[in-house]
Amino acid sequence: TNEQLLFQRKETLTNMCEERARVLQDQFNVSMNHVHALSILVSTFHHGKTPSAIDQKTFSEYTERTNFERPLTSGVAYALKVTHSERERFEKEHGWSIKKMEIKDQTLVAGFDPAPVQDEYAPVIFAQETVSHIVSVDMMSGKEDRENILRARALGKGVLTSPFQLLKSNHLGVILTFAVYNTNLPHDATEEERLNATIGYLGASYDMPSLVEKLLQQLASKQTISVNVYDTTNASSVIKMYGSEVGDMSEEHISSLDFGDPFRKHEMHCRFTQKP
Ligand code: WA2
Repeated sequence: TNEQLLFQRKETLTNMCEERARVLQDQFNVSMNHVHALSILVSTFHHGKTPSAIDQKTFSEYTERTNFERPLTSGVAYALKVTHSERERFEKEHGWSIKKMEIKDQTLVAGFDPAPVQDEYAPVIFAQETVSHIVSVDMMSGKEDRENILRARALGKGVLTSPFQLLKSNHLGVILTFAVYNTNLPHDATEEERLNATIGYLGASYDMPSLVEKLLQQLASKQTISVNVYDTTNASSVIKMYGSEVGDMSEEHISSLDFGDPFRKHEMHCRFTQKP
């Protein structure tokens, strides 16, 4: 009967949506674990050795060769914690000044101007080739990056920004940040202990549209359903991260997504592209 057909249709939508949500979530989780491991690599071979065993060239080669381990990421980078009193010595040592992020034509760009005086900075010292434009930029001069850095070091866990337009990209993306500490902190360390032990921040950028697209292409019947991904952290201002919001509006399935940061909520909304 017609009723049975509609029931089956609904069930198909549910299964297809749940499968896509699971694949996306798993891929995200896998890459998050590798970004975490990269933060431990920097801690061990850059901060843990004198002289350091990592420079920009080593970092760029290593991250390029291990890119396959971080599906969905468009690049990784490492920024140092530099206080204002350390700034002069830091800039002399590196031979460049700490730059600020700027808004030009309503988009965030890596500026050429020195960062204005602040209590502290987070200049990028190592970057994967794909995000080499952020080397020397103070990541604390961007609102989303700054909030992520503060939350990452206070928590000692991987944290995510809400979606925003990434530097040199016309797509929406999110940043994942892990703090790097100068000691192996216990799991129950206080926020203050974490702040005092912070020496840097390892971050990865996720270009949502191109990466979700690539992922969905790998699954069959892309034409059958339309997929949208949202950041629903703030129920009154949901942000679309991916999708076109087309299809059969009469029916929708919502799958929840867990990207590993309990502070952020994400959902996948699926529809059939055509009416029955
Ligand atoms: N990485 C790449 N593109 C960006 C960006 C970013 N942040 N912010 C805006 N566009 C080094 O959390 C530390 C990377 C920030 C890490």
